[in-house]
Amino acid sequence: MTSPALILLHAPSVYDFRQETILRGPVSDLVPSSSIFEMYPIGFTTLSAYLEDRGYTVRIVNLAARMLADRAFDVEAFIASLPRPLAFGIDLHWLPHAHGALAIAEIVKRLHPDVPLMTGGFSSTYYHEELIRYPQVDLVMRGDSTEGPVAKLMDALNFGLPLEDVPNLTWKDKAGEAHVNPMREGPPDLGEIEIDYRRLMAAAARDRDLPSYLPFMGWLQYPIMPAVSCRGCIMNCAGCGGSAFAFRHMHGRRRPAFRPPDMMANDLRQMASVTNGPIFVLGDIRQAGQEYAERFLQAARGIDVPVIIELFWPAGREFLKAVSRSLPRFALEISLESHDEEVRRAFGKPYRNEAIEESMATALEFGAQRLDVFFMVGLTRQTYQSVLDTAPYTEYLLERFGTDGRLRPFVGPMAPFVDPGSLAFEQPEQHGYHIFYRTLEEHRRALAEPSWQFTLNYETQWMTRREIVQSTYEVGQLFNHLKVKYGLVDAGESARVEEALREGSRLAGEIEQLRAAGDQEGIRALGARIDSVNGTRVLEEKSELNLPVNQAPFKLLRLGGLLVWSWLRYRWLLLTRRPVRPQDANTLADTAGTFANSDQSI
Ligand code: B12
Ligand code: SF4
Repeated sequence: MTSPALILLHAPSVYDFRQETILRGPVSDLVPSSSIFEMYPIGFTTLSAYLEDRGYTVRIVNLAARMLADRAFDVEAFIASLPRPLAFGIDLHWLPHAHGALAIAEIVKRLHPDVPLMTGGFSSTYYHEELIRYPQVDLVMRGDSTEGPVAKLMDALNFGLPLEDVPNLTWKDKAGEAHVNPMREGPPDLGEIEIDYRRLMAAAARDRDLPSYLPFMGWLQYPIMPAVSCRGCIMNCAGCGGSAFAFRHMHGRRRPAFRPPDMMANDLRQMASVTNGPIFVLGDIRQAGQEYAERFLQAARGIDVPVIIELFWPAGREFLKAVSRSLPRFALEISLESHDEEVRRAFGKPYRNEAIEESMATALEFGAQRLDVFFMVGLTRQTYQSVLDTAPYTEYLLERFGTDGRLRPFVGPMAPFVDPGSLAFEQPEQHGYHIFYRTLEEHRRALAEPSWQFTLNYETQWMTRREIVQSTYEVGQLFNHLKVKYGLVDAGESARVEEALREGSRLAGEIEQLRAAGDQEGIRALGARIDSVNGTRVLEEKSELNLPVNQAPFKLLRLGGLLVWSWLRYRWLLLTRRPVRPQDANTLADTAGTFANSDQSI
């Protein structure tokens, strides 16, 4: 095993969730991870490939997944046993990691006091000035595209160059004073990065540590892989911290950066070469225009695994026909948000039901394997009754399209947070929101609240937090009934979900009262009941999100060949690639203190 230059750690949402009594609620029902949010950012993949091509070995450790898989997993002993790298990196990308990421950072700093500790990701970018004041954080890397800046940082740490010259970096000097380096605009397209999960598989073999590389629990059984079409978005959904508005203000990005269509098709082929699992193309491929979509579909022709395509707005017949020709096993994801056109418009999606239903009908006609339709709770103009009215509309959709089970409806709350940087967070009154927590520290504490009702950082003019929570459970019941009626879940499963929803709703009410009375003991006494519902989805088991794969998850022969090839490539890189000291390093090194060559202590 080689000593890594950078160790990237992914923390659980709350540390240590195994000891805490928290009704976490259905906050992660619409994504593959559990409510611990054990999935690490795709950026870990692109960062490690970029750095390794420049001679810096990177190791990834998904601590959250390790803790979930093994309740006895000793985090401190594991961190203590890690070799000394040039730096540790922790993603504080999603704000729901505010508690866990800072706790893990504290442990790392305590056990490896002289190794610089960096955080990065969207939430780190938004909160960089607050974050750098925590004693355990030395460096905050800002921006949506940090491959280049992190490589510069590694050079600075390796050769003793000044940190002033590392773009996007917020850092502390030895006197503890914070510095905010200028931000470099992210690249205009995604042609320079590599999205090749086979390299992660090879790294897992190299580090002999497969469990630490797993993206989420259950991935080996259902190896879904995301393909990245862009960084940024052209849409402006009110609660989204990845909207055009948020990207402009947080990352200084004026337009999305798109993955060149041929490269993206190649990414898909590489993924399909080793797994039979589905590929999820992130971002509507029509965002960059019709020509882009056509070029991608042309280049991706014949990929034989299920490919999930997102629709941000209704699609025409020609487009759907082209998708079906190119990707015979395609599936669609559509986030309608609400059945009510006014609510949907206020969220930022101004299209009519009729238009999207037309797209659904056409997609099914052209052989879509699945049509996943998502609704959300906690939106502008959405009342309690409007949440419940999602169910009859869903029944109408199931009546119209659902006889063969390809249409799958899902509902979940906008939770736990309205994203910082989103329109709703930045201009709450205009969108009818009241925001309870604004700072990072407030969010960190909110995550340790005993019920997700009090973790929610918002209420709306139309619903209190209690109503958001209770309407979520109630609409969950209605969806559960529909699913059993239309044969999407079996009766046994449905009964189990029904009971869990009832119990979740009761517990939320009981915790609210105990919390108001300051009765911590009373809350702790609910521990066993809370544990019994924490693992249950509002509507179904996680597996209901899964597309039918009907084959072994991996193409084992090719995977074996790949691992051998990757190992040889890795040895070759080690022999041939060495980090190169930048040309102007001598001059630069004289001008300031550095981690490596000075007595600067952090
Ligand atoms: C794809 C996506 C997902 C995928 C995740 C894929 C993945 N593994 O990364 C899925 C669907 C699973 C998902 C889930 C969630 N998501 Co999401 N997601 C997105 C989306 C649409 C695109 C993200 C993207 O393109 N990333 C690519 C680039 C930008 O990021 P990246 O390559 O991963 O990372 C780069 C930088 O961010 C940075 N970086 C990131 N981490 C680190 C760490 C270090 C140390 C360093 C140096 C740098 C660094 O450098 C990387 C390389 O350049 C955005 C919306 C948008 N338009 O951006 C929302 C978004 C990121 N998600 C968001 C949220 C809230 C979530 C959930 C919490 C939702 C929920 N309640 O379930 C979960 C969390 C899941 C988990 N961790 O377990 C919010 C985050 C807001 C915030 N500040 O918290 C966003 C902005 C919008 C939204 N509401 O959906 N998501
Ligand atoms: S929620 Fe809206 S703004 Fe955010 S990534 Fe999706 S389409 Fe774009």
